[in-house]
Amino acid sequence: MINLTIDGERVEVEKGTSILDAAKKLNINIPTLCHMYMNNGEVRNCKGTCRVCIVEQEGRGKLIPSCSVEATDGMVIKTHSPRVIKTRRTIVELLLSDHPNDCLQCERNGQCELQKIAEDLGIRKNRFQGEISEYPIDDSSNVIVREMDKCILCRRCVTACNEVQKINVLTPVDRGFKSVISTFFNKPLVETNCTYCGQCVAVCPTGALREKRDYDRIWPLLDDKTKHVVVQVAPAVRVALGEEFNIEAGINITAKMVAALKKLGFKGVYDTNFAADMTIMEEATEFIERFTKGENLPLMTSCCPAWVNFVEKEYPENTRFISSCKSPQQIFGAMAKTYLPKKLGVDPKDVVVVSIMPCTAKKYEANREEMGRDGMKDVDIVITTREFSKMLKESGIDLLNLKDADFDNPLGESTGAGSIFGTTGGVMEAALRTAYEWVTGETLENVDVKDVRGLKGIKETTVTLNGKDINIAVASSLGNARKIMDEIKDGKSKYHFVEIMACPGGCINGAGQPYSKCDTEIVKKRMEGIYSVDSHKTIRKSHENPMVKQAYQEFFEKPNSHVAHELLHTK
Ligand code: HC0
Ligand code: SF4
Repeated sequence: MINLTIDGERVEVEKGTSILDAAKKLNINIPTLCHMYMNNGEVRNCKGTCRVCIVEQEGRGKLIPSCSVEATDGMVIKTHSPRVIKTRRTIVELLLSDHPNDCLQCERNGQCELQKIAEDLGIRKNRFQGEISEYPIDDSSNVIVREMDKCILCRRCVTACNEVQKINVLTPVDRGFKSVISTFFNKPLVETNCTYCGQCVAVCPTGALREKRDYDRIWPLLDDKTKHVVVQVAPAVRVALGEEFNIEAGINITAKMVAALKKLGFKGVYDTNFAADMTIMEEATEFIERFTKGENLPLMTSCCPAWVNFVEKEYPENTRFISSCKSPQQIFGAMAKTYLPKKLGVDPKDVVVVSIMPCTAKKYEANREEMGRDGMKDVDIVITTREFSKMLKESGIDLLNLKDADFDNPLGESTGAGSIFGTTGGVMEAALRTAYEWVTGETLENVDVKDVRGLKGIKETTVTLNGKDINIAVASSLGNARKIMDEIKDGKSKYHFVEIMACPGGCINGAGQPYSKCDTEIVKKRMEGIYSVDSHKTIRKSHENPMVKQAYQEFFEKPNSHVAHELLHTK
């Protein structure tokens, strides 16, 4: 163990600990713009590029970056000596000298880490004025916007893309003043292998990387008397939205959120969790069929659009393993443009479907050409949890003091199984609850499948159904997905059923959620929130959802029927 002194306090840390992490043990927060842990603490962005975390070591003449220098025995560190403060301020002033400083118009206004540090350091004027970098904005993807004028070269996005997701789209190019984070050959994002997972956006400290803003398009539609605007809310939104309103991560604010959506003027406020239950009806049926025939195994889940995009771009020969079920977002959209108008007696052409998702890639999924019919899209507008919170703030609605409200029906009732889709392992657990009962004909008394829970990157288990072993894997992050895909490619895979989510931890850590720098503690709290929604439900198996049963009776006949295939499946 190593003993050192920081700001007059002694602390003992393990060998290899950085000064910055040693200070954290004493609750001393050294500011930084580049340092960050991702992927459940397994990956560290420690490039020492921003230099904001400099500290002074007694007995040594120079200032040292606390993120990349290891603590050593007997070290005496000062984190806020006059010299440290003066130099740190100069470093931030230099960053601002090549920054647009259009904070009032910036999407990150009020949530920008550079703005926060400048404020904390009391910077009030632009001391260094000179040449400013100018790069064209890349909004080619309609999902993620890159505005490199605002980049501070922290390289967090590069770490997210290359070390966590292992997609290798982003890279630093050029030297000195011309240095910039670019794509290979400086191609627009739409021409790269980008999956739109958005993990680069989730960790960007400034407004350099952000989701495309779509919520402005909703206001006029809500005011249009000829439109029937409905909304669905994804499972993971409800346990994170509160963070935008100073509520602890993981607290489920569904009832307030629904009340707010009704106040905003949506004609129907529905639940993606209902559509998740529908997904299980289709996907469990598909699994049982494939497993019985021994065809196209492993069955791989299809609900995460960044994952689907990844397979299409990097393993096109293996797309046959992916379930043909649409994701819950798209199943909801298809039902809201067919089943719902029939029930309500409205013209499907007047129905506008809005989704609130924790995800950036859902914007891409809704725009895929096969996702709709008769010139109509299943889902018209997708906004992130963050965009939704901006709508609420714009409207002035006092979210937390609203009277609780319930989702509307017929697309609002959901089970515990539908709610756990929002976390890694949830789709698998939900599918197993149903598959077990359908295959064995027995009632599953304990519905918890603990082996597929938690933040581990790849989780494995074996479930025995009617004497047959089903080998299961659950992975989150595209880096882990690649390991599973490579095993399949090499003919070494033992799995029959695989769930993949592109974001580490699943949708709870989606790139559209309130900014958290992928902090593991926040992700864990959101996960606990999701499992608590499940355990508080009286019905916890998708096939027992009365509204799902009704939808099949009235419209879809049975899982994998002709009409179900037409509307709820894709290729
Ligand atoms: Fe998810 Fe989904 S669980 S992908 O993470 O399957 O975005 O929350 O809405 O569609 O249900 C995201 C979350 C969804 C979908 C569901 C799935
Ligand atoms: Fe890489 Fe994902 Fe960002 Fe695309 S969205 S650049 S794949 S991290």
